Amino acid sequence: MAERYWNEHIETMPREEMEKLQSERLVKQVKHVWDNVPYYRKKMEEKGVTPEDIHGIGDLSKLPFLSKADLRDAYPYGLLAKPLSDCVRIQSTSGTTGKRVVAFYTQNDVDMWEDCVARAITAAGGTRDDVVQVAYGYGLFTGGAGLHGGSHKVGCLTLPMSSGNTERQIQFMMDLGATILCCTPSYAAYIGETLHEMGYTPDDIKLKAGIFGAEPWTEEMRRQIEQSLGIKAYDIYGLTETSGPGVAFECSEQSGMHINEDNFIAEIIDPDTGETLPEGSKGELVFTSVTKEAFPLIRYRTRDICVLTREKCSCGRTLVKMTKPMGRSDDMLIIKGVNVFPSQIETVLIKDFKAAPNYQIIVDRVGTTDTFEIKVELSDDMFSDTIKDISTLEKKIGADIQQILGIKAKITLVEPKTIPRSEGKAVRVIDKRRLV
Ligand code: DLL
Repeated sequence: MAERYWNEHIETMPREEMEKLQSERLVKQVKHVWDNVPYYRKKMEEKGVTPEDIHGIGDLSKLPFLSKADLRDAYPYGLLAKPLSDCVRIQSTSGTTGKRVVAFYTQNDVDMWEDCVARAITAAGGTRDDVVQVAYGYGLFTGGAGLHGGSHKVGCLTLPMSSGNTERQIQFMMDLGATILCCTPSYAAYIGETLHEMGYTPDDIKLKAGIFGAEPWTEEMRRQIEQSLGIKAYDIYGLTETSGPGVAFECSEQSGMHINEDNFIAEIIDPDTGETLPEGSKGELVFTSVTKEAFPLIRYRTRDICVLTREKCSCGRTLVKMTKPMGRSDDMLIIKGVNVFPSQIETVLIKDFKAAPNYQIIVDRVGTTDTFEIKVELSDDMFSDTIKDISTLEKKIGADIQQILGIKAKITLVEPKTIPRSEGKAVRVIDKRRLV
């Protein structure tokens, strides 16, 4: 089948033309943030750069980086570049409290975002004749809203299922003839497993493709999902800060994701020095969103580690490709699709339970499901008038952790001095999932 594009002009634009477009948009965007966001102006002044110094993408590295810490600093309105009355939507990062990022959208921002997702759906073979089952979570998380909006834009019949209630998902999938499934890869695997447990085979459903992202997944997992659901599985990448899913998407070649670089200029930097690295180098992905109005990001450090390539793609798209993220340069874990920072766990253990900072977070994957255990060394300080025995203490810690993170962890209290000490940096996280 011939490759389909949502926006052929942009998706197959010659390199020089794209760079010209990016340059024009960058100049405009830098002026926009300078004029409207005091936080940005201050950062630029500190670096000794003004909008007059920016003539095009060649000047990108003159601009200061923006990090998650800046976003927290400026929470909630400090990076807003449009009056609130021009904004029509708020979305937020998945599952963390205290560390949430709140992103704002004007109607144009929503349109741009949905346009990016429409490109992804089209690249996965989607047309107005398709029935798209959106089983990403709806709500503040961008997964549900993003795929939903993109599906509408393409004109697909959209099934806004949200995640969960797996048997009902399968029932609807069969009754309504869903042809494209959108959810996290781990949920897709679970749906596949459940389908078989219910006694069905891929021949009983009409699915032909899946659009999966929001968390790391391996090629092995892709093959497993493709087999269990009888589909072709496409990767999709994005982050709340830059709008949500659709910053990059896979095409029929299934070897890396095309970045919608008319909207998001990508750079790779050395995470330690901040130096821009040449094409083909592995490093931290940095995005500048050149078309967003309400919440523009200039040189935002994603912390995702990957490689960019401009090798010719068999699909005909000229958009630069990123590899699957190979890890993160900070300590964020994604467990069961939820962003977890070890620091949040440490806060609960030390602040609320008076534990010594001797704990280990152990993440593994059994089949296609993440397991999450926290081992904590016992100390006498951890007991109180109301908490007198180990099992009550484990339950109480478990409940508090679940409240903070939104997901359950198995809490195991261990004997003092049994968790290895380190003379350098402590190893707090043992991630046994082989995701890269
Ligand atoms: O996960 C947006 C999204 C929704 C993407 C649905 C794709 C599909 P956040 O919750 O802000 O946004 O988390 C963003 O998730 O920095 C990556 O570390 C990770 N991530 C997102 N997509 C992928 C992917 C959404 N395809 C963080 N592969 C990002 C690996 C991914 N990691």
